[in-house]
Amino acid sequence: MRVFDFNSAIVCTPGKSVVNGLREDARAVPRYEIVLQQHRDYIAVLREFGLAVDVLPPLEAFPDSTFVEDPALTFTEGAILLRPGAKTREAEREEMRTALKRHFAKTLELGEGNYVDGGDVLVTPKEIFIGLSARTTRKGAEALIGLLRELGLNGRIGHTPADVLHFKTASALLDEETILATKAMADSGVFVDYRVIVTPDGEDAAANALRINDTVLIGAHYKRTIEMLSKANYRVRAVEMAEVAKLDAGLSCMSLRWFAP
Ligand code: CIR
Repeated sequence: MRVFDFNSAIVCTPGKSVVNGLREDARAVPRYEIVLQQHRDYIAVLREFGLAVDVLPPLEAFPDSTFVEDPALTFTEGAILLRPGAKTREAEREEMRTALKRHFAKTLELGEGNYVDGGDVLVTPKEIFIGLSARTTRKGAEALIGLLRELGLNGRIGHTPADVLHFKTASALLDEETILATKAMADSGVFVDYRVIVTPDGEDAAANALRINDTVLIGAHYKRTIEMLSKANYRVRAVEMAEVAKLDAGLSCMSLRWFAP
């Protein structure tokens, strides 16, 4: 079993409030209907790849709740309820707890005052990186390493580059030994034990790619990245997500994925 072999996922339908989601560039106002359509298309791709998708209803009180990757981690061994570092997002975990209980016999929880966003967690076959960021604190990362150990998994602290939202905004696993990373992330040296492919100039945001089973999902507007990875013999699937990207989100953010034996 490879760490990117999945047969199950949780997603959450965006509510109308998604247009008020957190974002760096306040001028880039996302249009609800298009976000919704891109979310539907994303679910269709997961299903096409054989995943059973649990689609949670919209949570209007939480504009960013469609980015289900941030309040939890899911593994074959069990789930971990995290604690998102943005004030408006912390309580999303209460909604997620119910969903996790449906799927996992074992759900561990990050305690009060420990902040980690799932977007800062990158799983590789060797280790699980936890990137310190504006959302993920050292105390949170250390507590998470303890919970991962309880599941028999090995966590390691890394650093998210300055001015980057999440560790996985700037990196993704392409295969068992290769990472797709922005130049800043590659230059930080965090991936010295891996083969690193750097995103082309002007396409840093394409680094939030998503490997699912035999295919790498890439945002459809990142043409140069798609061409580069296709030439490197990856099976690539272009997914429309430009509207979702206005909310500083990428392809990993919209699902929790795991392999259920
Ligand atoms: C936020 O700022 O929290 C959302 N607008 C975007 C979250 C993206 N999530 C992710 O990268 N895992």
